[in-house]
Amino acid sequence: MSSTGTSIRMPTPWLAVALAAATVLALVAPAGAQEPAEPPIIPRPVSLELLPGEGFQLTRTTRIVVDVRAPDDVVDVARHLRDLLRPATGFALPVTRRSLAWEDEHGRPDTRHNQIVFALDGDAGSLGREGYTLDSSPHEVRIEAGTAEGLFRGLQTLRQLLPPEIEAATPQDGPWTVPAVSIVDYPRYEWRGAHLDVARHFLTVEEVKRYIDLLAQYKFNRFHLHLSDDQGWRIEITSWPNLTAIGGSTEVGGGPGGYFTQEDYVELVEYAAERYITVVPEIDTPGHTNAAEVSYPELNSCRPDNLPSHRLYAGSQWANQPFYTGTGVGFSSLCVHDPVTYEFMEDVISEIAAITPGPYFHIGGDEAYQTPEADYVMFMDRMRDIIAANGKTMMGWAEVARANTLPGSIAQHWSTATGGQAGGNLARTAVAKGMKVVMSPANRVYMDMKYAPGVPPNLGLTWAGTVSVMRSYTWDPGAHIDGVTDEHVLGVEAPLWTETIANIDHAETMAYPRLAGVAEIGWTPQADRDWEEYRLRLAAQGPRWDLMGVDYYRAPDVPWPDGG
Ligand code: TNX
Repeated sequence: MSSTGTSIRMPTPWLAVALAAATVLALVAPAGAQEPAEPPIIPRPVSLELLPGEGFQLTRTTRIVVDVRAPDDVVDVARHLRDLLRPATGFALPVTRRSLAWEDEHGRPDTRHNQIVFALDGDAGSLGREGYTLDSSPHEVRIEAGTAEGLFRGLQTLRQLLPPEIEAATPQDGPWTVPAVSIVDYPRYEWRGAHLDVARHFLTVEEVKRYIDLLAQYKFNRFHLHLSDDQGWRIEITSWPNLTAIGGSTEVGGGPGGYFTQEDYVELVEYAAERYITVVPEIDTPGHTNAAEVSYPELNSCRPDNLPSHRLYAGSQWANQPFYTGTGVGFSSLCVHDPVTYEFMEDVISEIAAITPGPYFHIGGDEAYQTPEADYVMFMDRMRDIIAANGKTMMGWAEVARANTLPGSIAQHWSTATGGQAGGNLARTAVAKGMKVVMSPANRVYMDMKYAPGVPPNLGLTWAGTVSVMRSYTWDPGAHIDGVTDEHVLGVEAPLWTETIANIDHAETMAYPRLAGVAEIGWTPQADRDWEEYRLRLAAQGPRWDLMGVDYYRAPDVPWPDGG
């Protein structure tokens, strides 16, 4: 490795130093607008040194180089970069195997130029599984890491070092300049997640893939899929086919709904895995279960006439409706004293676990207001055992900490409480039980909260207040709840609930630009995060999103290059 782990930052605006590379100007705002003091990468790297002199030029003859003995996953990372860079550049960018070790020893200046190198380096292991170094000079860009995963994270940095036009789907003029830099980078947290509710409104495989693509760009590594709720059941369970045939047939507002076959789900899991993102499936229990209840009357033995919860408790207008398509919460429950409930849950958990390579299973557990305390604990203790028997780590919303959970299982804090407020008690209980905590405070990172009163007009909720871009960025997961520090915090996750969100365009408007900030919260050291500096880097993402067709919200607290 050619870099050390010391953090060096340029004290002066980097453009002053790098004017030689005129195209570098394209990385930032046009003249007159405020410019970031460094290449506008999100999440901000741990250490970035801007080197004097010219950068690297990507040209028609650039090659992407891996070692002759590079394992398949490294070759895949190289091909991923090639496929990302081809549309806008129109260059072939062949992936080429060479003996990097031999070249390191003997030097081959004639061939060692105009190349992007992906190299595994044992020493880089000290940067952790996702750490990497990136060094660029006129003759090459070299990304090194201890794992292919680290190389993939480094690839995303290289992508952002190129001009925004690199994101175009059709050939652009270039030139394609990478400034001369030396970067050493690794994440603060091991869990940097995004959640998507496909139950309230269904999103298609293609829409979900697009959401995953955007996550990969910002180095997210967990994707939490909320697969069941009162309004819809979205994952095929072969032993209980009505779950999708009936429970999957509608959604909030009465639209057609939809569901993932197991094949679709596997496709999504693989798509995410190719981007080093682990899918976390959620089946929400023992509340939020109305779609299961309408699918199978035998799950309703604890209610009059075996009726699903919505017909009894969701309000009189639902008493004769076949489905629940409203947005209220907290009225449904599984019948926790009926053995069939456990047959059902064993089948559901084992079928999903079998097609989920990641180690986690999210059992929900939130807002189970119809389930008395003792019943809740009894039910969750059984879920704990079923999930463990299927080889998975249990995760749940913070309420699961009420049960006798296993150390090492995961509680997701979603309350709006801060400091010593009572709303943090469940997170503190989780810590006392040896659980890890994922931070998703609703008044900071719920992507379904409106940005401001009435904004955007037809999307979003306000029960946790409104969440501006600044508000979603300016908090510290390790100092948010008294007694829950970085020792216990696994990371951060941004949920996107879809009561008001019917398609991927709506999802993008609510998630961007805020989700980029959540990525940075999860990756960048707290001491290196500053809103005034961040908003300039964030503004520089605008032209990229424009070219990618991302329907981001042009928040007024961000100085977008074209004035917003
Ligand atoms: C609360 S947060 C819920 C969801 C809703 C969301 C809307 C949580 C664990 N439960 O059921 O969709 O608020 O913002």
